[in-house]
Amino acid sequence: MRLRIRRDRRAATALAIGIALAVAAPLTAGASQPTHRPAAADLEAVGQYEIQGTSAPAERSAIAATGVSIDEVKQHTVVVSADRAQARELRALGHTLKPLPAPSPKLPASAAKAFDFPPTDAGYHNYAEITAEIDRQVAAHPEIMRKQVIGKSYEGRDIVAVKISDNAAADEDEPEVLLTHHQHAREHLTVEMALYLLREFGDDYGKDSRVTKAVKDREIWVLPDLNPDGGAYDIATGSYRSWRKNTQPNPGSAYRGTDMNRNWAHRWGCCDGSSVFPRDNTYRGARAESAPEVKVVADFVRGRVVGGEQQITAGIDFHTYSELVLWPYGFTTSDTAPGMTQDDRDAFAAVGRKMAASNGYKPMQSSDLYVTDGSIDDWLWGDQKVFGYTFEMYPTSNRDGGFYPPDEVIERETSRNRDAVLQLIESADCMYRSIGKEQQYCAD
Ligand code: 0X9
Ligand code: CA
Ligand code: CA
Ligand code: CA
Ligand code: ZN
Repeated sequence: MRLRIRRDRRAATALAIGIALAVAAPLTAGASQPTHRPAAADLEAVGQYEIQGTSAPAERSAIAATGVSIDEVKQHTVVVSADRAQARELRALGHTLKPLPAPSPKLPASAAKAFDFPPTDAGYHNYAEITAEIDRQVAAHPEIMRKQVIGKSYEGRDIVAVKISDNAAADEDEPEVLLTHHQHAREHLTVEMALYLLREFGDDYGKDSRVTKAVKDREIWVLPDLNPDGGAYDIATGSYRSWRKNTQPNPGSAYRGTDMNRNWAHRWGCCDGSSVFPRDNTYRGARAESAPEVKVVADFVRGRVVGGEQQITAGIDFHTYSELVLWPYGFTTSDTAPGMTQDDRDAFAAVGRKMAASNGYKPMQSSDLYVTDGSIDDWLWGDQKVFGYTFEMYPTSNRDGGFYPPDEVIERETSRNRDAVLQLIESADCMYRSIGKEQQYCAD
């Protein structure tokens, strides 16, 4: 029912735009394809806006349901990324939108170097540099690191998993931990988080007792770059594009890209927590796992089922920004749901809160922010029974750079998560220890 109402509203907006632009747009009630063709000028005119006077999760979910991404949540305001048509739509819904400054152009466009960060942000790694850094770390620590190309992106770039464990070449019977990075193109700091972890585990193995134990007793999978095409596209012109999705084309639409974090196969598209419109920032794709990158990673995770048992027990999916530790479900605001018992939920919250106490982020169930469907952590738990968290890294606000904090903060903001990551790795043999139920759930 909600969906129907929403479609009708979108159809009405489409009609208005259609008339304004004298574009013939067939209106088919209930059609699952978008019914409007946006003006070319709107194609890339995505900017951030602050919306005043919102507070309740339901209000935020209603805003998210217009297909914009919600980038910041404060007590009485939210910040969204919206294109011009969406900004009009939100204003028509009665919201007041204040445009926020775009990421500052750090260069004259003429000096831009294709597919690289601006010189002032040279500390960030582009795709070629990511690959080189991974290869360098693996070559320096061959006994504890193995690189595996698990598949290709839409444009044919490698999607890489680095396994960190003693006897890395063998599949030992140890709890496995999944660390995924960069589903969203503009969230470049998450790749730096992965490279920090490779460096840290490489350098501190045999020196730091916690790191040494983690490497010995666990198998840690670091997937540094789930969306290499989107990342390259975001920096391709030398000035940041605020791109979020992957870059695969959408048949019948001028708009590219699927929001990978709405494309996972648990309750995909169930709950108005994603968009059916290819133009939107939260477009869920034509079907679950229609994004090749999502399929590659989901297949990899399914491949970790050995002897009928999923070896991966816990994970973190890194995003920016807002400084949050989030746990599922995102598709419902209920604490518990089919497949999520009170004990499951309590263990999620106990470990999540402890990690948040260490990095200073705010812990909460992801739907307390806004409802999402098809997110990775819903799938990891709902489908694979993996304790999957989402971290939203630095900063908390557009003022501190939003999606593009200066490279000077990389070291501080990645090392900030060192302890939290180690905590999760240490908890991964029995997440229920956090609620004193080790006996009940983890006996032998
Ligand atoms: O909306 C998202 O995908 C994540 N926020 S972001 O600003 N990085 O886009 C948050 C996802 C939270 N929901 C779940 N984890 N289910
Ligand atoms: Ca700099
Ligand atoms: Ca091992
Ligand atoms: Ca194993
Ligand atoms: Zn994100």
